[in-house]
Amino acid sequence: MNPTVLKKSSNPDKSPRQCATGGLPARAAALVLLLAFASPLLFAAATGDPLPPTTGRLVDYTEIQDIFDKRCVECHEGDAAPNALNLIDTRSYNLLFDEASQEVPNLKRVKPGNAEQSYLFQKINQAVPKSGTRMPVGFTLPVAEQVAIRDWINQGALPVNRNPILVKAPTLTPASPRAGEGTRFSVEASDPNSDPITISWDFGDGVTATGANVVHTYAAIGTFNVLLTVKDNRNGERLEPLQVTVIADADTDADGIPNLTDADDDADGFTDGIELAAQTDPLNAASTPLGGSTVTPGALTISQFKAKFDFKKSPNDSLSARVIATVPDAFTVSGQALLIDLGGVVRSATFDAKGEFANATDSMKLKVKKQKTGGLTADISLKLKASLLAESFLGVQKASESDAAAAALPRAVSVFLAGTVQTTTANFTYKRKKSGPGSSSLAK
Ligand SMILES: [Ca+2]
Ligand SMILES: [Ca+2]
Ligand SMILES: [Ca+2]
Ligand SMILES: [Ca+2]
Repeated sequence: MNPTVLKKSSNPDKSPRQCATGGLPARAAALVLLLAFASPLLFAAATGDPLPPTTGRLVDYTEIQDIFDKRCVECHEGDAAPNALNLIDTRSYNLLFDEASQEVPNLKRVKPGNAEQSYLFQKINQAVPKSGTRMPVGFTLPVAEQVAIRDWINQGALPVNRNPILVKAPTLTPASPRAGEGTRFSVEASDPNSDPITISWDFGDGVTATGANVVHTYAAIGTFNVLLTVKDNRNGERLEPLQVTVIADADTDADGIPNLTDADDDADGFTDGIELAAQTDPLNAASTPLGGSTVTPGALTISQFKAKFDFKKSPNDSLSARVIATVPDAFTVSGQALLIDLGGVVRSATFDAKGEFANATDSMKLKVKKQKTGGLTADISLKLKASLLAESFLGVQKASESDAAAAALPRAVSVFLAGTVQTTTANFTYKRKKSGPGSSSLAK
């Protein structure tokens, strides 16, 4: 029986294709065998057709499969494919990648990263391969296709690239930001091939950023078309458009200072921070920590203030301060409850008989002093440690130290103690160290 079959060819030469069922026809095999014995050097020195150097273009396996579909599968298809090499798209990859050749078992069909030592490449590139005839039978693969196969192997012979996917849809916090308000953009994405990914955002106002978790501040109100792009390192990408509506800031107490920068939005005497800590409504003057009574705060003295913000490593911020408030004559430290708002860093404490308070991150001391002019003052020293002080204090997000430098804005410091409220507004300056964490200190 004839060991070859004829099939209609899809190749450009339009000539019928010979599908070899094994290696070389017996006579040619015998000749090669003879040559091998006669001249082992000649046999071993087989080289392929010269090809242009790689351009560095990434070749995806879809391109390789297209070549197989066009050139190879008419013979290499099904269980009876030559050398059991079935090149249809659902089978080909696993039969090639790091798989020993049947004809030359000490060679891999595809040795990832090394086309020269891959039998597949030798078979399409060498006029006289180590076994059998050059493939495809009776047809030299165009140079561009040889280059594609070579480069694909040398690039690691990766399977078909799949585009990155979103594990969680992108979120905005707050969802409808105010102009001038930092908005956090977050997304979770991954790559089905486990390729490394990069995540980037185009905020639609001419500003871009990279990272899964970024903060952006819109300067103006309006609707912005945001484009989230997740890319892998193989030209795969996932695009996700979203729209952000930036709204105007309200001015609840109509004092001309928008809520974003107003320490006490409803002008009831209690800062927003103290109201949130006391669980009253910072946008309603009839809701206060004194049962609805509004107050006119007294003056507070800050005698020392130092904050350190670490923008580089895992957040590790600290703040120390000493403030002096006036308290009623009957004031005693034992059991005294304090709410303090240090420019947005809000803490509560209840002091023991020694005037001390401590928990895992904070320690405070409260001393009562008599004034020469009569009356008492409460001298409060605080040492705070926290993972994210900068966000609260500077009103900026951890991601943006440059914003912190710009945020040397006046901040309200307020104390709610023994039924009294005392507030001051202080200017803080931000200093950046040459290396290490940034720091902020009270301006003199
Ligand atoms: Ca991928
Ligand atoms: Ca206001
Ligand atoms: Ca208030
Ligand atoms: Ca209120």
